[in-house]
Amino acid sequence: MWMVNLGGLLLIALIVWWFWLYHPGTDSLASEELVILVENGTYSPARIKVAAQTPLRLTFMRKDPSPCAETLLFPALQLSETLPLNKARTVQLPALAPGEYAFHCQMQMYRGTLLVEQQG
Ligand SMILES: [Cu+2]
Repeated sequence: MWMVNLGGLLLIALIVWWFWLYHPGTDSLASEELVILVENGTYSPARIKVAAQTPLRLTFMRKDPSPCAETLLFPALQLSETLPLNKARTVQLPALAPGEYAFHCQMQMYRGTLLVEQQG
């Protein structure tokens, strides 16, 4: 019986770690060449630096066939995109004020952050 409880505790610990404590990778600078890979439960890169007050384009490449990964949401921007499988999809973003903007898939397993910074 306590094996089951232990398993449950481990699962909870894993979920807490995944959703609240895990911040993958270092920041990447957005550029025309940058392609964000959607694979194995992560966007890579997941933290992307962009310049404030500049409209930008982000290119996503989805390798994960699960239907949840298909949807890309920028809740603060009220923006939602559908990512085709194994095909690059470029998303247009408006000029943004400095700050952090989260993006994620439908169920928030995939999560990323745009770090919008004032230049100069
Ligand atoms: Cu998902």
